[in-house]
Amino acid sequence: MDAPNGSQDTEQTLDSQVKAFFDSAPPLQNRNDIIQKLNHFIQLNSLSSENGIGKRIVCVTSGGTTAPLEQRCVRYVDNFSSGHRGATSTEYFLKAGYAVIFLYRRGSFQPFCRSLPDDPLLECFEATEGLNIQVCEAYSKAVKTAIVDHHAAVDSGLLLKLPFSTIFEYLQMLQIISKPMKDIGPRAMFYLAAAVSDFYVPWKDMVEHKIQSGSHILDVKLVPVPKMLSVLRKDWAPLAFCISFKLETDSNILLNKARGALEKYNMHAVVANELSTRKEQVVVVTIDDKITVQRDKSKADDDVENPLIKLLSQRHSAYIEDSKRMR
Ligand code: PAZ
Repeated sequence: MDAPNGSQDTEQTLDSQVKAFFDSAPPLQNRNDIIQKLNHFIQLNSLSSENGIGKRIVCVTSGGTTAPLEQRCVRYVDNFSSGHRGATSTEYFLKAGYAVIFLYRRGSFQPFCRSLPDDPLLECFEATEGLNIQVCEAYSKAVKTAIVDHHAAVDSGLLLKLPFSTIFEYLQMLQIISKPMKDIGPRAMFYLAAAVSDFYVPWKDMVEHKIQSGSHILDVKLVPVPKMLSVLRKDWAPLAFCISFKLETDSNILLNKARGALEKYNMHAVVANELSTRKEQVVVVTIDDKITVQRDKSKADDDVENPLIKLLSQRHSAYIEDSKRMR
């Protein structure tokens, strides 16, 4: 009998790691509700279209996942992401004609709310006589635009918002979203801007109660989170157009790391960004090129996501056309 080759071994290891992750994860409490909302959303956006083949649908992930250290969680390891990238990109995807599933970290930035202050309820509104509340003059335009645009997107069935906090919730939800996205083939896009935990404590190894502060050393074993990007590309939604992100603080290693991720996970593009300049510039790394995308600095309110989503939307259209030719 031939010895199993290295890649089969690796695949088996990944499969068993993925199985172990999902088997031990605490089940989502609102799983059925999420599935119902998703199916309805995808059905709705598959019917309505000018060309009769349905809209393009993108799943935008946004914000950082937490890795809890206790089952009754008091402490957790967090991942940096304000959710600005995901929220802003969602607005531009909607403008580009996409329907958007916004999978976001609870409490992170929301689409249409970027121009509001940190505490909108307390800063944008003022109490008048009796029970009346009114919008402060300075914020009236921003508040009205946010409310009108948000309601328009949600009420017309173009924006579905699904919140997560932990790595367990995030990956279970991504898997659930992939199922109906798989059915729409190349029209589906994943735009994975969330900062996802690289390490976690498996649920079964986690202490139940709050870790006590008596000892001098906190001894917690975190294990690698299985590489779900590979599974997404290979099994969950193989025809979807997949964009992942690579964040680094050292610009000297950024592009090589992005290229590595592109090849390792078989992404269609990896958006490379450096922490300090991420709102000004990103580099879109594909198998053929590296394209630097910058915010238009001559316009005070332009965002790097504006040209970025234009570029990705064009690439996605070309991908859909290529897929038709290959059928
Ligand atoms: O959410 P935000 O706007 O503050 O930051 C966006 C980002 C840097 C988290 C995102 O662009 C990104 O790179 N996400 C992937 C991070 C990673 O390498 O895991």
